[in-house]
Amino acid sequence: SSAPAKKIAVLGAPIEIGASQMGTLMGPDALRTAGLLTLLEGLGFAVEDHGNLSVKNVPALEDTPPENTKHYREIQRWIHTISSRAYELARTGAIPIFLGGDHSLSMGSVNGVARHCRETGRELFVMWLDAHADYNTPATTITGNMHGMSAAFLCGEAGLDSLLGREPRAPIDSSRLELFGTRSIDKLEKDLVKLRRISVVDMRKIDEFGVSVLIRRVIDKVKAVDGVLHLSFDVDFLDPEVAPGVGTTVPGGATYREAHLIMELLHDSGIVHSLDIVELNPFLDERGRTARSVVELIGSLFGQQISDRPTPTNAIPPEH
Ligand code: B3U
Ligand code: MN
Ligand code: MN
Repeated sequence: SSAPAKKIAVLGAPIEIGASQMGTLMGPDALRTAGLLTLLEGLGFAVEDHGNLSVKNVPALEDTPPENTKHYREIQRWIHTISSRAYELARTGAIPIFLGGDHSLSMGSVNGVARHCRETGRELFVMWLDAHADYNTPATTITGNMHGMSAAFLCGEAGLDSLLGREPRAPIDSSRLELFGTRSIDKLEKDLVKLRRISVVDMRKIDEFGVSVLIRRVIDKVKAVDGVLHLSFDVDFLDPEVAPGVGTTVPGGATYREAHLIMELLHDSGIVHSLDIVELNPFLDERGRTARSVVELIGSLFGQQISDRPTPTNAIPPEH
C-alpha cells in the first residue's frame, strides 16, 4: 500500500482590528468558499479543518497597553491564543495553514511554530511576502495599527513584550527574516530594518533580477543549515490588478505569473512547513476574484503543476 497522506491542518483566525479597514474577518470563510480544502485534498493531502478561532470567552490580561497600539487588549487575547494553538498543531506533524484575518495574527502563528522548532532543533526562517515590511514598533508607528508591527515583534523588538501573556516567547533571529516584495515602508521603519541588517528583496530587485534567482537564494540559505521555512503570505504582495480584495493596495506588486513561480519553486524545495494567508478582505473583493487567485497560488505551493517536470529546482531547463 502507499505511504499515508501528508497532513494539513487548517485554522481560521478572523481578526480584523489589527488593520485600518474592517472586513478581513471574512477571509477564512472566503478562502473555504473559493475551494481551498477540496483543492488540497485533490493534491493528495489529508486535510483537517479546525474551524475558526474565537476569543469571545478569553479573558483580558491585566496590564497596561503600550502607547500607539490600537486595540492592544483584544489583539493580545488573539495572539496568545493563536500561538498556543499553532504550537499544538505543529506538534502533530501536520503542516499548519493559518487563514486570516489581518497580519497581526502572525505574531501568534509564527511564535507557536517557532516554539516547536526550538524543541526539534530545526532552524526556523520566515519569508514575509508583503508590500510592506511590517517592521514598526510602538516607537516608530505612524498609524498605531498592529498589523504593521508583526515582523518586528517576531524578531524580538521591544515594546510589545506582554502580547503573549503566559505563552513562552520564541523570537526569530533577524538574520532569518526574509522580506520579499517590499514597496511601502515608513521612514523610521526603514531605519530600523537597516539597523538590524534584515534581508529585503524589494520590487526593484525583483524587476532587476527576477523572482527565480532571488527565491533560489532564500531556498539555498535555508537548506544550508537544514532549516525550515514559514511562509507568511500577505495578499497585498500581489499587484492590485490581480488582487483588489485587500485593505491597503499598493501599486507595482507581483504579477500572477511571478507569484505562481515563487510558489512552484518553494514547493519543489520542500522547505515550507507552515503558512499564513493574511489580509484578504472579501468586503473589498470583486466577485471573489482575489480569493480565487489566492487559492490557486496555494495550489501551486502544494504541488499543482501545469505539466509534470523531472527538472529539479536550480537546474537550467533542458532544450527538448
Ligand atoms: N507601515 C504602515 C502601513 C501598513 C503596514 N501594513 C499595512 N499597512 N497593511 C503601518 O501602518 O505601519
Ligand atoms: Mn503585512
Ligand atoms: Mn501588507
